Amino acid sequence: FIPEPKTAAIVGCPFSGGQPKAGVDRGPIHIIEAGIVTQLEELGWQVKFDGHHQFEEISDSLKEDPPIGILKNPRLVSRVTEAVANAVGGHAHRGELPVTIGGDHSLAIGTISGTLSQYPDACVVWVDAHADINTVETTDSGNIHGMPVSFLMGLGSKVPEYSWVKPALKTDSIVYIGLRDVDAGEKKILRENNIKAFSMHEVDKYGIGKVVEMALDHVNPNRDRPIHLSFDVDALDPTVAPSTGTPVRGGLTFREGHFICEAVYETGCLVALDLMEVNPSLADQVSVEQTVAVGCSLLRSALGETLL
Ligand code: 6HN
Ligand code: MN
Ligand code: MN
Ligand code: MN
Repeated sequence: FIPEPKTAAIVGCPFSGGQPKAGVDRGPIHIIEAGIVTQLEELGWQVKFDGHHQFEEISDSLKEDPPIGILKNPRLVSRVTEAVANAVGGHAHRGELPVTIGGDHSLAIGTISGTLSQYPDACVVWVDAHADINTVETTDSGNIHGMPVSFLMGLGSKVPEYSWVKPALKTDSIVYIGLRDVDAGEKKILRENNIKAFSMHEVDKYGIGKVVEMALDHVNPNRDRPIHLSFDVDALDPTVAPSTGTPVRGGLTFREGHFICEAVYETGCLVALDLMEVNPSLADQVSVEQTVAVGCSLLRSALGETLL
């Protein structure tokens, strides 16, 4: 799907409004400072990076942003993700592969909207400890990073502020890998909508190779649909990626996480990539460096780095 010379466009999104912990907005800054641009160039990509997106204009223009129901920062998240949708859609339109670096996972409202605007038939591989599919009705936290998938599918009651989001993601066009902290309301949504999910239980039972094969068979049986890979770093075990806002024990090993990225790249169908929820202000210096390094290496694996 990506024309030669293959070009990756880095969409740096220093944004934390979808959740309450400060610092996740510095994730993309650390990933860039760690040298991701050069690393991807060494893999043969032409890499476009013209600085991180600046969302100050948006936050400054919002004098106040009171909760809607219990949703926190609802207008800010809407406007930022709309800007991200336009950026990602624009890069995809120019035949570039957008690599969005978060920032919190509410950004996926934008990245996946952008992808679907150019590739309406795209499917999503969502790698996460969480399902991020709470609706306005089911969310307990009001944190929008726990809700992007329901917005993209048009589940739950509509928030007028989000009328720009097209419910373009079909329930059979997403597959989850790595789940282990799913809220009761989310379990009900997954069940009632027959949404395919491979939790850590299935990873243990079948092994990551089989799980990825089954996951791709579900959303992309002929390996001909464009793939958007949205990787929340908290899918990895906290011993592997400690610097993240909602760590959950019992996660993917270093290799399991990388295997998913390698296998998606091998399909030749990858058209967009997200790396979300790296928070360099959580945990000690060594853990931060470890998490940033693993973030970079996941991105490299998804963009073609091989072991041999
Ligand atoms: N993430 N299910 C919880 C909530 O607040 O809705 C946690 C969400 C975590 C979101 O890690 O991207
Ligand atoms: Mn850009
Ligand atoms: Mn997430
Ligand atoms: Mn998560």
